[in-house]
Amino acid sequence: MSDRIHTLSGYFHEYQKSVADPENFWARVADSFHWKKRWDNVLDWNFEGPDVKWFVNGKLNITENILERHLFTIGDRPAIVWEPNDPTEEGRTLTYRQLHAEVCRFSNVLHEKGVQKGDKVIIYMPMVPEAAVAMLACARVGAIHSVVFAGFSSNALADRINDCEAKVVLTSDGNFRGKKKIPVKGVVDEALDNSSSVETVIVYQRTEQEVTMKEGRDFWWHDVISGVATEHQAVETDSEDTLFILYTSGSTGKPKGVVHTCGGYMVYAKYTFENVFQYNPGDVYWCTADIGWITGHSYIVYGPLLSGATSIMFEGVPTFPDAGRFWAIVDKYKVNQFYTAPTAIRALQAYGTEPIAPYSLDSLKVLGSVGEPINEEAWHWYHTHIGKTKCPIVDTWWQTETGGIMVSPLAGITPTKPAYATLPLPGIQLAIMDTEGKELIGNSVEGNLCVKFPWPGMIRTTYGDHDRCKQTYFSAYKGMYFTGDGVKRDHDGYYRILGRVDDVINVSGHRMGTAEVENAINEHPLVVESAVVGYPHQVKGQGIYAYVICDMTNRTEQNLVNEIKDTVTKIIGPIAKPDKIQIVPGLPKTRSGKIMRRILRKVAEGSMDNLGDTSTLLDPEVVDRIIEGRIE
Ligand code: 6R9
Repeated sequence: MSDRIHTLSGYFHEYQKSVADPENFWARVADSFHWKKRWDNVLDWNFEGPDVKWFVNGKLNITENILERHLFTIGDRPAIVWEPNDPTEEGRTLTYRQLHAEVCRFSNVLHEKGVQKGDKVIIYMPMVPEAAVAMLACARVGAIHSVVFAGFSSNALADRINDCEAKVVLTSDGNFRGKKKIPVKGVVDEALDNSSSVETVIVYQRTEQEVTMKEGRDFWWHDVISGVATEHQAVETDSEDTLFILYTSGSTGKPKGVVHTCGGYMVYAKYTFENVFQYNPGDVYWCTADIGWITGHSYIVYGPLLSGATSIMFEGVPTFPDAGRFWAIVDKYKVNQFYTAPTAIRALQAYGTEPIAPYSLDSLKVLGSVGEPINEEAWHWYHTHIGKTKCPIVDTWWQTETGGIMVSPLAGITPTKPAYATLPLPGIQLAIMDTEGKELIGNSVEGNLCVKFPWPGMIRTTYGDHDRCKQTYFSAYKGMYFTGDGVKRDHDGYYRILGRVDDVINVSGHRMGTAEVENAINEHPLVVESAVVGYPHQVKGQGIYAYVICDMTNRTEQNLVNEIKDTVTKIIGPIAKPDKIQIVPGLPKTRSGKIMRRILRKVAEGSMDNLGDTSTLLDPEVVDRIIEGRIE
């Protein structure tokens, strides 16, 4: 852990070095990894392409840096500690030695099934250790994993399978979530009716519910691993070979496949993990995210395991069997670093402090927050009732595209301020831009958040459509990566993220494109047109408010609203289901036919006396009708 920062002056010193000479800075960090062949150049880049390469011509396998690297030093240390949904079921622990064996074994299985370097493997699994084993086995054989959150519908799954032309799907029979047993394999079967690239499906048995297995295509996990060798020689990958594709929402309808590569991602995930959380050998670390999101990739699997950490993996939900579950787990495993989302904090806050009372939470040293802005009230609750005022909170701002944490306090080192992500990590050169494309220099400024210089964990492309990557991230401001977030830099130079400035809404820390939700709503045969906006929601951060024009013949409003909700659940998944659906006679449009979302947003949030200029509207009448029918 030679790259560990220990003091605030150490942070400033490292930050200065990282800006003065980024190549040397990152070369030094990268030197602590095992490379099969060292790189020729540290960095080749331009943001016009964009074309970014880190550790050029370096050869490695990321899993050697997770498994072989730790085998003879900390082989018996728990790598993954799994806590099942049902607390009465026995948990499981995989030590680094056992993880090595399992990953090797499944790598051999993938080989046997014909998976080769560059092939795509979809992972659509519950939160079980095998999901992490699957990711690492893909990485070990040089295949590209694309994890799809198991809450997505068969349509959404099929879109992702087809976009990356996956050869293999790894899944389960079903999934436990709280009291529910959710069918999973059936969803995969439906998705595969609309996909042609998949040759093999491997099914992990979790719920023992009945499933259909297609001869020659579908295999049980326990069958395919039985008798398979637990030794495997990791395949050599290039620094810039794709490690994984992860789909995320943007402002257009179609989710995009964010591409991360082996070398840079590896270096960045480990560096940020150790410094932000101030992880020390032997600590027990728990991130409550799902591996279907980037947070699960970087901070349940890759970052912690590259650091030789013990990473807890929890299958269930925060409120089952009761609202004390998180705290029961913290005490049970003596968790030292706990990393969760503001939406979970707010949801638990609503139960009061009683569910916390039976637990000591003594082991906690660091608390983390990710996914959306944390409001001050939730920050204080977390700090007082969970951290007992002794644990620093790291409010970590980053994105699927950034691969790892970008702006965050270093735990116990950077003085914190509620609701502020504070300062950029070493290597991260931020810029705040105004709408005219001018950089806002100095403190006490507010604008759009950009990054001026590459960092190792950054997005390389959007899969299959490089131009989309360029348009989305590198075109708004010349020579800069545009994050899509608004930001304020206060008088101390501290950063506070203000939320998305594009058509992306953040529901419980999940990114949803408004266009994506509208497309799903429009699938309902009676829907003529729709417009979706976000509005402030007590627990979810933002809720989804949909304005829909419908053909109402033979339908009651309530029926239609329910049907539309079902349609969205079917097309995307329950996370995209609108909280409020208002049937409207028309939408506020400009003369050129553009929907004025600003007005819809204002109505949704209830600030009707502050609608701004409506003079360019084609039919200002419509606004009155919308206000009359507004859903509280
Ligand atoms: C890691 C992750 C990214 C978007 C991002 C921003 C919001 C994430 C935040 C935050 C304020 C934080 N976001 N962390 N906003 N403070 N600490 O969440 O990735 O799912 O791609 O979402 O989430 O708006 O642009 P992803």
